[in-house]
Amino acid sequence: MNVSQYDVIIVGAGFAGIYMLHKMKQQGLQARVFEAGAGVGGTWFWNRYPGARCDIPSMQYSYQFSEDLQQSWNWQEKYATQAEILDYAEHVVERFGLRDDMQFNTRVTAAVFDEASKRWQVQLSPSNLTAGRVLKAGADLGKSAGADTVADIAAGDNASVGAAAAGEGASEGAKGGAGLELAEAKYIVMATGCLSVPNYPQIPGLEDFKGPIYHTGCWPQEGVDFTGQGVVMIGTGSSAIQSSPIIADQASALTIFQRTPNYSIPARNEPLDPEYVSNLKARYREYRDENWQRAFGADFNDNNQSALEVSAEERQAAYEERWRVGGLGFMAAYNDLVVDDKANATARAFFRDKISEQVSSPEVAEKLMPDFPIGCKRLCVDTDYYAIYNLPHVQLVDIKQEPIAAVTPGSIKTASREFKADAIVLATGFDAMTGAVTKIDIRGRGGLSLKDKWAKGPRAYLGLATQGFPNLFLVTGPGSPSVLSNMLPSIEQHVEWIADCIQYLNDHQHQVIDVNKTAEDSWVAHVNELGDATVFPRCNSWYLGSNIEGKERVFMPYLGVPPYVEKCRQVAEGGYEGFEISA
Ligand code: FAD
Ligand code: N01
Repeated sequence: MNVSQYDVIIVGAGFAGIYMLHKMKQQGLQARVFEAGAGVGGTWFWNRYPGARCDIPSMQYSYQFSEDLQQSWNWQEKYATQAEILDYAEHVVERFGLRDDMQFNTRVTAAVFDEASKRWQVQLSPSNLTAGRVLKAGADLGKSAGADTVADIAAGDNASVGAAAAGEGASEGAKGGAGLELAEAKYIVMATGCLSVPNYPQIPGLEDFKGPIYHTGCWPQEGVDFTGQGVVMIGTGSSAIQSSPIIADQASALTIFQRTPNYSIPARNEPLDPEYVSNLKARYREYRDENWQRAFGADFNDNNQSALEVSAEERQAAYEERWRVGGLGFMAAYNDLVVDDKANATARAFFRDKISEQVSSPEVAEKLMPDFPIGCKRLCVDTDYYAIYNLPHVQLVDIKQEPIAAVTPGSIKTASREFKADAIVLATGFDAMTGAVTKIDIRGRGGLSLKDKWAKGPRAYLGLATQGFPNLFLVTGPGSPSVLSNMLPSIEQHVEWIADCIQYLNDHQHQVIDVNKTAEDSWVAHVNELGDATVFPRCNSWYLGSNIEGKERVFMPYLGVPPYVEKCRQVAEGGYEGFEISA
């Protein structure tokens, strides 16, 4: 079988894969992107559900590596729609001539480090997903031959992929087979995304449902019209909170099954004021530089005061002002909201009042009030979410009080009630931060499996690399600020660090870079120590992996952009401290 040879293989064509390819081409390297989907954009290719938008202002949630690009692109709204962000990703790919080095509908199923040649051997499989798609009952949901789990189907794996990844190829390394391709490279970069593997709940009878089942993270490209339909939605995270008001507008009945309520703040989205845009563009580079000094790498008008050092009146006024402005900036009202429970409690009380104000039924409002610290799960950002519960055709079912008993061909049943459904929307989130990487059968030194290594929680140095897997890089991996930051700049910072590292290795004719175990252990301990001192471990969330059954409960992101960026800089300037480099 013909084995294609590259300097660098990049897995994923989201914002990380796109920029990684650009950097590699700039260095004159032969690089190839393999992407399971039919197009670029990653998150913004898959999450086409109604209402999908970013929650970091677009003027900041965009690339900054090219001054021409950031000056010439004009965002329409404060928070761009999914469609506009996808257009932007397409534009970047065209503008920098990247498409010819990308291969779509191709899933990386296995990657093995060959210690003799010091190269990664990569197994590729055709992915039958051409766009987000509707899961049909039966055939798709768990009954398809060769598919291990619903999640495999949902991720677009066809029977041959399931077999290849789970079967003999796993222990014997990447090898060919029907429909499979092989490729080799010196380096492999996992640009596979933190939120790219949909979580499909195991609910008895789901596979027997006769109507369409949609997952927000794998939405049909052509869109869905729910007009006149009875819709059941499962989940009340950001995706549900963004999509449910629009679905409520169309559907004849919308029933939302909530396991845990979330905190949500109005987005206050608006068209961008041209004067604001031109003022910001006049000092765009300086503005971006300033953001590197901010805790989350984004301008949330951070206030460096404790919530406890001001009077109750002053605090209330500050919260009201943040509520009026809307968006994630609420969490930057004080510097201790995620680290001090007493400070956090003041914000919690404020949100309880706000939920009560918006929902007319006190009983429903009570069900919508979280009992955990605000920020512990990612704060949601909405447009008219709570108001839907005042509509006669929308109802909330608290499944902690009234668990789902079963799905029937035309309904969802609890012990005491039956809810008719023409369609089901799963807004049930993702196997976050590690899911996409551990779905690939990655084998490092001595056949070590990455999935096994991470079984008790991911271990990575700076979220960039993991010991025992030489010449493999992670973009925004566990142990980096990633999802606790403005992700586009964080992606750029990682890609640039990786590109510089590759340049350094090539310039010095080094063949292999691996992480030093002591450095990795102490970084993981540091990440945990920081996480333990916050409110994050105080609830179940995808930050901890606790949304996925059987996944180890470990806080995965690193808190604090400025110290992290400084550490990465020091590591590189010190000749890649904490890494072992060999000929
Ligand atoms: P992705 O965009 O997830 O791309 C990864 C790609 O890798 C995917 O296309 C996937 O198909 C592909 N892939 C994975 N495994 C394989 C494989 N084995 N073989 C081949 N291909 C593979 N972040 C923010 O900072 N601000 C926001 O406002 C924001 N909004 C979000 C809204 C939604 C609905 C979601 C889900 C996430 C949001 N995020 C936001 C996080 C978002 O994921 C990142 O901002 C960013 O888009 C991630 O880019 P990426 O390239 O790292 O990963
Ligand atoms: O996923 P989630 P998401 N039975 O995991 C519930 C980004 N994003 O797609 O909390 C019943 O937050 C689950 O309940 P519980 C953003 O970073 C951004 O909404 O686990 N319910 C929860 O209510 C975000 O944080 C935007 O108890 C089940 C919901 O499903 C991240 O992506 C928009 C269940 C999942 O919520 C993920 O958001 C969208 C089960 N078996 C996404 N399993 C913006 O606004 C899960 N749930 C920019």
